[in-house]
Amino acid sequence: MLRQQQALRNIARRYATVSGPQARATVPNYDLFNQRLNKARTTILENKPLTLAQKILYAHLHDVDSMTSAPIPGETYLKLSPDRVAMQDASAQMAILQFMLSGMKQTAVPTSIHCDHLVEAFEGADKDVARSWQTSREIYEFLQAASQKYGIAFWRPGSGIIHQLVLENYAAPGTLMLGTDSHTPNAGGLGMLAIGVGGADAVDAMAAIPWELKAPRVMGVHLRGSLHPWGSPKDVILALAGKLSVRGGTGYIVEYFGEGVQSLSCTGMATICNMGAEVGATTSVFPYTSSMSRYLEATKRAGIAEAANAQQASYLSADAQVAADPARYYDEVVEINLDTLEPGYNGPFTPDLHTPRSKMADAVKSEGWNDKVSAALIGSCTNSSYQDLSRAASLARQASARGLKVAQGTEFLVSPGSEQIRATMERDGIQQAFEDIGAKILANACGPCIGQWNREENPSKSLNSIVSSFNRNFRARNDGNPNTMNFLTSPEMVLGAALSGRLSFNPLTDELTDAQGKAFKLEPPAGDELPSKGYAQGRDEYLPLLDYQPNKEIPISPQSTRLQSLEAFLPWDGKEFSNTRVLVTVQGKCTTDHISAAGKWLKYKGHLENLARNTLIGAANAAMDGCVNQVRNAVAGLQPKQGTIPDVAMSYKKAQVPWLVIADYNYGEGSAREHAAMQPRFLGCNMVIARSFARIHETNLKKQGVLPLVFARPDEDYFIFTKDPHELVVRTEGVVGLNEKSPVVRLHVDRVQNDKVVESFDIECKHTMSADQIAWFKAGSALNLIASQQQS
Ligand code: MIC
Ligand code: SF4
Repeated sequence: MLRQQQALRNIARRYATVSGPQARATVPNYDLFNQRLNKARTTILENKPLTLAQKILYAHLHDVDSMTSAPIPGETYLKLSPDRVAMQDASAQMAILQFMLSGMKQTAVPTSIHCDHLVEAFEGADKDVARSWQTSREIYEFLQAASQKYGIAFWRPGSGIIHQLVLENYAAPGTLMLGTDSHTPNAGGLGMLAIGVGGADAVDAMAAIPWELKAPRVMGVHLRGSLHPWGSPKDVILALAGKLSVRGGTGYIVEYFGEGVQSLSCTGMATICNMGAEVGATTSVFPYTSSMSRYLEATKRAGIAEAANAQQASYLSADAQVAADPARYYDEVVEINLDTLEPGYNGPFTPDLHTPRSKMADAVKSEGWNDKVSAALIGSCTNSSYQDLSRAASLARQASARGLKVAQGTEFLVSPGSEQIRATMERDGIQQAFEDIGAKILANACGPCIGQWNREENPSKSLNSIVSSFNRNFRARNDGNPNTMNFLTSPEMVLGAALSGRLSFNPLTDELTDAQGKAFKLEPPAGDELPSKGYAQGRDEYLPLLDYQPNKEIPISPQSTRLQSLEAFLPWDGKEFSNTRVLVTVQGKCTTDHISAAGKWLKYKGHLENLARNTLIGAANAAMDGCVNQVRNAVAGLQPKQGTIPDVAMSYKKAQVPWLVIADYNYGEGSAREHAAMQPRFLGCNMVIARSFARIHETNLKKQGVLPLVFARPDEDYFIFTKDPHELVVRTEGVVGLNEKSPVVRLHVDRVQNDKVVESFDIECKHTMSADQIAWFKAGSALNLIASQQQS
């Protein structure tokens, strides 16, 4: 404990200069990074060649002196000191509520909050932002006051989407950032190691506590050739997701290399890194390039460009030996040839179901997808760069010149990523080009990407297809309709779909019919990497609020339905878990959207009790033929005997019956929302036992004091729990004495029918808890531990 407190003081000293929010990142301290890296190289890394990802990680080791050997990927926990934190409004609420309990006076590292998730897309940009102030004023005022109190930069609703604003203002090559959103890796397009985490992890960084990450493996993606005229950076990640699947990147940092990298714009690389979240990767990163330097200058950060240029061949690239023999130094190598890479369509319902453009027409027929495109959407945090929008606009202009608009029955929506992008798009006629073909320009916010889409035309919950340049397409995510099939593609392909109104339309080969009834083919898109006149700043009201007021009160009304002060979870009682019921055995895909839905529930993100009413409502019950949100309850005297998952969980909570979840592969895939861990914990869940976990969610469970276990024999033992799991009663062996060196925890399971044990069996499980994580578990949550350390 003493050692930890000393460490805390050390970090606090290192960041003692942070005294208020910043508008933009300052020039990174490359001397310090190189010093730390060199020390690591000589003391623990035996001077072996390093990948770029390893360099950035090792340059951020919190205390290299305490390490005695090289970290083992997939095994050793690294303790890191991040340089920055970014949070969005949906996840920042819980992060701030936790930070308030930490007892800190201000954040230890520069931090920003971005209001982007709570704006509902309906009538167009300005009206939608104004309405969001009516519907979410309480949340905005809470976040603004907290920003003022703790010295955080506050970006108001309408200013833009977190990842675009971070790229424009805060990303800096070779630095390390945590963001409370799974698409934080977007900043890898600017050579930053940017990692998506739950709010409690962000609290670590904000409270100057070393942040733990299991040393990742590094996957090298070799980009050959260069993009052809119809090719786009999005196609790289769509193809990679197709190859790797939604869990193929788990435990890896994806690092791109090869000559193909040089043909990509900085914003294009950001798109690729952004959607790396969809393969489960810890993050993705590109080596420093001249396009990054150009982007830094265009976004008024010439000082960072100059300092980074000097590091290009050293700190900001993999070592030369790695480039010369990638197969030897990367844990895995994948190749993608940009010359022949086809535009891709990924979906429906999962971001890894990849169909190359030329196979799409056949797939529409064979899969029975609805060919009619009911809505085409571009923008979002994934694809709103000047390059994306100007290329898409070039296609829109070709259509307008022939009197053509978007197809009848197809809605065309544009979500700009930031006010700067929107203003530049307006100034340069891009907005007009979109409006000329019938586009509606939405607010600079997440909107339809996260279910904030009041879709008047929603074809009455019927089966319909949409195409978008977004990154994620889980069922019901966009408009709440489980029958809406979202195909993810590049902005250029979205335009093709908008103009033709068909999924099967291939703009590379097929013809459109103009207003005079004449057939014509679209010329390949053409656009600019950066605006030749520079970026327009946009409206002043969307500049960040940088107003440090340490004595500010943070308003939380006890009557509020949307904000609730957190009560600390109870510490572990020191005993084995017993009498634990299996609430549900989840079948198949269970993303954080299934565990803690967004859309209309977004308004309760700061109120754990109210939000908990949506717990696992998207989960399919393996014991009831995959029936969604229904479980049985066998505890004597409890009601309902069969009901929704949250209702039955609530009945267990009231009766103080602990429960657990059995889950399939990649449980908790998708977003970083820690609510998906806090809600079960709040309702009395003590363990989640899965065939495997997604990284962020597994950590979120640990942070909140829930024990995540994996089956030692995932292919056999999971199925034992698919038969009437409500009858099973579990006790553990191995929770007492939980130890980072011995991973085994055993379950003794009884099947109880009419109060009689009719069958018993033992199951072996494994945990992946480090010593620190075990301390969180014992304290009841990571936050309880921080709070006790602040007091002592
Ligand atoms: C998403 O894209 O799913 C979200 C909404 O941005 C989430 C964040 C959240 O759930 O708060 C994410 O990606 O982490
Ligand atoms: Fe917002 Fe969608 Fe990006 Fe998530 S993926 S940050 S919801 S735009």
